Amino acid sequence: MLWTASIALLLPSVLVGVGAVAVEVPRSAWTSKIQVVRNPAYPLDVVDKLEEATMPNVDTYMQKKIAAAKNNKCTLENAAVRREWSDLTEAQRIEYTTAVKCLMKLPPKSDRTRFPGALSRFDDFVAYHMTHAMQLHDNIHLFGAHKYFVWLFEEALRNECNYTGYQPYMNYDRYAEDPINSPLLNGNASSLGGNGEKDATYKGVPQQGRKPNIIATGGGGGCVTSGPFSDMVVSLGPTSMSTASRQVPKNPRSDGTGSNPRCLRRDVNRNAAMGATADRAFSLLQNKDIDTFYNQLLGSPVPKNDPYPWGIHTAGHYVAAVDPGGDPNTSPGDPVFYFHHTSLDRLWWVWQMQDVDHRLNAIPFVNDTMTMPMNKYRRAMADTNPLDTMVDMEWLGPPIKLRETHDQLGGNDGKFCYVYV
Ligand SMILES: *[C@@H]1O[C@H](CO)[C@@H](O)[C@H](O)[C@H]1NC(C)=O
Ligand SMILES: *[C@@H]1O[C@H](CO)[C@@H](O)[C@H](O)[C@H]1NC(C)=O
Ligand SMILES: *[C@@H]1O[C@H](CO)[C@@H](O)[C@H](O)[C@H]1NC(C)=O
Ligand SMILES: [Cu+2]
Repeated sequence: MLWTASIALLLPSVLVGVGAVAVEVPRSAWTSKIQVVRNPAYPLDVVDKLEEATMPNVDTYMQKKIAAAKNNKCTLENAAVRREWSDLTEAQRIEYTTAVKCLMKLPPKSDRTRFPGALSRFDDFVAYHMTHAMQLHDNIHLFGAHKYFVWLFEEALRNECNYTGYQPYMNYDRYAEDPINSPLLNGNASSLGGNGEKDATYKGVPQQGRKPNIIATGGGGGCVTSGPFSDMVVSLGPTSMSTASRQVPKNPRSDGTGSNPRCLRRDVNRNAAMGATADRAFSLLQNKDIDTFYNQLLGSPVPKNDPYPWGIHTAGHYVAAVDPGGDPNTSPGDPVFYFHHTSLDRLWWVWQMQDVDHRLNAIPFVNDTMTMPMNKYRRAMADTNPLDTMVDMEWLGPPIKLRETHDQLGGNDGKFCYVYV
């Protein structure tokens, strides 16, 4: 069943079971263009409300682009809609995990000599991420290159595995209080799989310089035994960046690219997820400039008097991560990665769209001499506009300019054309 906006909003609060007063949101130009689907079990949080309030800006932005013939055929009416996991029907959730499992069975396109551990098309994305981690996470690329990376993954699901939906995101706030019993991670057939078995040697994720200085374990850490990915074979990694326990076998190659078949390990972790609640995301979105937005996302300056002072980027990564999710190099090896980075993409978009003229092409620390990896890009940038930096996805897809990755409604020759609801 679909939960449409009107059904959700007009249901008596008794039926919804959350004590909310039913409010009818007036129809506006944008809601007639995009199908809004809401699960009534989750009333809109402050970020959802801000996103809705920002949609008229998006509509205006698109109308201007259409008038100037700069929309590359993208309109709100034909834009793909990326939805929150719980806003999908159970059949749609299962269609998604089935497509991911299909990608895990298709042969890799990456170089088998360079990546003997890449066993599938799914692993192609892990192989790229693990060998480009420095670049993918520098200030220039963090937002745009991950947008392209996730989009290519979504394309692979659709084009190679006949998936008919789009990449879902996780609204951390819906699950933060009780992730183990959530539709995302409770381990049933329509979830992304469950917690790992208890691993007494897994203590959590150290957080140097923060108080508390560790994301303490949620009680898992071992192999995932329930849900669609309980039989998944993880092969690439771990690398030296892994935060997993000693239980994880070493990779035969020192850089982690060798074949190392093992189980998916997770620690479904409330302590991590609580660092990404809606109030924290809302606070992030109040930043007026991209530098402070970027810093706060990464947990800097360190929040004071906050029991979960990780920053949303770190918090989201450790909602379930151990191996490979807890290894910054191979983290896309846990399907949850895509839900997290899609959420970050959503937050970036909501932030951009509040002031499109000033924010669309904003790059964090654009003139900063500390841009990593230092030499190659700093030299290249000395005489080029950083927006002309090429984002080269190698075996995943054609190189495109960074500027194209900043506009999800018409960028990349209109191949990027999607909204979040
Ligand atoms: C996708 O659909 C096409 C056309 O029906 C079919 O030939 C192909 O085998 C399907 N691919 C997968 C991976 O199921
Ligand atoms: C899976 O768990 C979710 C959340 O509790 C629930 O809504 C759903 O009905 C369950 N589905 C199955 C197939 O058990
Ligand atoms: C970065 O440097 C360029 C070239 O010196 C300058 O035009 C631009 O205004 C600077 N941008 C910011 C945000 O300081
Ligand atoms: Cu990444």
